Amino acid sequence: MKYTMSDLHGRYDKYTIMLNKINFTEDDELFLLGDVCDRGPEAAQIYLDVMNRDNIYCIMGNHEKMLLEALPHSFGFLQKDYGYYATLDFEIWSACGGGSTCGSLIKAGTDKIIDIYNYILSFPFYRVVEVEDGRKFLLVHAGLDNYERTKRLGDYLPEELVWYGFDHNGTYYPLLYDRIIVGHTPTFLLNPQKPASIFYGKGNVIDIDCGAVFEGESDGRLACLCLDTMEEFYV
Ligand SMILES: [Mn+2]
Repeated sequence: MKYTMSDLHGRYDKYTIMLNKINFTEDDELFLLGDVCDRGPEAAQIYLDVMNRDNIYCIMGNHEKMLLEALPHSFGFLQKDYGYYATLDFEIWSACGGGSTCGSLIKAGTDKIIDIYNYILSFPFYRVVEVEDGRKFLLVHAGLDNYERTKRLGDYLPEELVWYGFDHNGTYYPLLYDRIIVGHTPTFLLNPQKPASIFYGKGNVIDIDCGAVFEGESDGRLACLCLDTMEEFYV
């Protein structure tokens, strides 16, 4: 079976509970739609777990993009020993929850920091996944801003895929993909339903970010969608 989750935001606890809940095995595949890091406490632990498996794949989110741009501020050896220069003020990343990611990286240790950094550098900005019955899914973190019917996926700017919003009730590339699956926008912002649930737009968009890191008033939770059966799981 092929599964998707999004916006884990350091919630290693919910991630492991979910893997058990769906009985995830080596025969399955899992696609994480970005924003594994920031806000929650254990981002490094999730990346290390994913790196140790060959059937879990990550897509770039805006928080991974910020991490890549800001982390050389926090860990000078990234610049000194590896030539990675910071291009984003640490304060900007910190305001978006980067501090907790730094904490989890320090716990993981220096050798792991460079491994994780290089691993995140390899994340693609989108993926196309096909299931056995032939349905095709386009997986992307935030959406397809400045969408044009004839625009190639490779021609979108990174910002158009990981940051900016788009119409969740729109229809995108209907001849190519059955569904566009996104995270990034917690579904409680699109639909006031509680607890937060997977959002099905009027077109072909599905938003699976149910706000795993936003508990309390928003009643957020981690969602997992099985692409073969469209079954929903929540933690
Ligand atoms: Mn995001």
